[in-house]
Amino acid sequence: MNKITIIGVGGAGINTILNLKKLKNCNLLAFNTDKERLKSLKNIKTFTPETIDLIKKEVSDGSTTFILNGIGGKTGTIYAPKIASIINKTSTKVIAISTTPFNLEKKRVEKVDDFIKEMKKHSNQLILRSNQELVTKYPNYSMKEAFETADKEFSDKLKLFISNECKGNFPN
Ligand SMILES: Nc1nc2c(ncn2[C@@H]2O[C@H](COP(=O)(O)OP(=O)(O)OP(=O)(O)O)[C@@H](O)[C@H]2O)c(=O)[nH]1
Ligand SMILES: [Mg+2]
Repeated sequence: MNKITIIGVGGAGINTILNLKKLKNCNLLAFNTDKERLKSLKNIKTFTPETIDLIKKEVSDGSTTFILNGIGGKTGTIYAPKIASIINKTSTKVIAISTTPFNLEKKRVEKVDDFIKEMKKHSNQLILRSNQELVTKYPNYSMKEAFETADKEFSDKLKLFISNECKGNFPN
């Protein structure tokens, strides 16, 4: 069984894991409440709220699991911690990677503190990626271009960590 499982949860999480399709020996999973979005995914095992409990069969003892999502929407904010709690009951190390919303996404920003509290209960490490920082980092990009560039860059960092056998903490 694969020692690494990577789960994209909701829109942001799934967009990010699409950069990781070529990774060898990794179990790539996608979870969404939006079944249409799951249909278009090739070579990725897909899960919905109805099948959430089956995810634990995907992780093996002594493995590392990455859970990726964007904080603020419904799916990722609710289900990423749920998935973490299901998986954390097995002996896998859970590393959660979540984007924080843009400042102008006020209603979404309000969900951040509760999310962090919940996710920390069920993970070994929580990495936050600021979407707001993209505004200054890529001032001339559309939101789509900024997401794609940042998510690709982040995926490269994740690949490097995995190629080093996930030793130590994920670099912040
Ligand atoms: N880095 C990055 N962030 C994204 C991307 N798409 C969305 N986001 C951020 O993630 C937050 C949540 O969006 P989604 O992931 O689409 O939401 P969801 O979890 O699918 O939730 P619902 O669609 O409401 O069920 C947004 O408010 C954005 O800040 C992406 O492709 N890359
Ligand atoms: Mg969505």
